[in-house]
Amino acid sequence: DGPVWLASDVHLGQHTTGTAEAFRDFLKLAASEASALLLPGDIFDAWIGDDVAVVAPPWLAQDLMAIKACAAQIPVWLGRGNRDFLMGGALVAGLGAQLLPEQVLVTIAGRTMLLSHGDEYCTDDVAYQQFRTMVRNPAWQSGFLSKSIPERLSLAAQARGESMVANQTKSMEIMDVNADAVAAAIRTAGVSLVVHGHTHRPGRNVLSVDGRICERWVLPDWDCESSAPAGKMRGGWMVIDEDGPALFDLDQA
Ligand code: LP5
Ligand code: MN
Repeated sequence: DGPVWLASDVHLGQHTTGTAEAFRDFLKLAASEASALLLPGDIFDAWIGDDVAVVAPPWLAQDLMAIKACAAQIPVWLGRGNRDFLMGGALVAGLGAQLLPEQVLVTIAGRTMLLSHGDEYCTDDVAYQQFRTMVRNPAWQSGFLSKSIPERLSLAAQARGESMVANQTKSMEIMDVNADAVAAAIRTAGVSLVVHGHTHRPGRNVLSVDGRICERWVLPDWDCESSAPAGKMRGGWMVIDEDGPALFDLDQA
């Protein structure tokens, strides 16, 4: 019982000092205020395999320690996003956390919601869905994981670079969720509430599915680097309690 907190798309990496600091403060607050923490994807900017946690560079060791400290106080659930889809059982076990299934029904204070990262709803983005099918294939994953860590780091950097280039030429509509994909998921799950991240368009959206009023809530992405253009610092989380979902900005905390 008590409020459940959610955050996604923090995108922690080697050069995200400011964001990592904000996320550590958030984890401390969550540990004292939330009854559980759900992190449905893209907490990391790229995850190349759980064996990297063993040889963790200082920045990653620090981020992992903060998650572990939070998980020692409240249940923490980590989900896979499109950048950290290679997170596995070894990582979560080491953190004292649990792995969130890809799409999961969560009931909080009597409300049941369908929770996922959200990239699966972006069906208009054909190039992305092809990439997703490739990298979610177990044979591809074992091939990738059999490469050396330096090789995997370099491939991950290339993939991030190509993704950023590709995103500049895609329209906003293509990179948002597809309404039919969301409606289909709502029908299959039999819910009227969907929560996800990924699109970096935080907010509450109302939609009608077969005449039923439904809500789709989107979690914010984080960027708290001092290098960010003025006014572009952002990040936040969701609190779900008996009043339902609510979004909070980092600067309101
Ligand atoms: O992540 P973001 O916000 O930039 O964009 C996503 C989609 N892109 C991705 C790709 C990830 O960012 C890459 C994560 C790396 C994980 C590391 C481990 C695995 C390494 C894999 C090595 C092959 O998810 C983007 C969507 C956008 O969300 C909005 O929904 O549009 O989709 C794409 O950019 C897909 C591109 O259109 C095509 C694929 C680009 C990657 C090609 C990989 C080539 C690697 C080099 C091999 C020699
Ligand atoms: Mn994402």
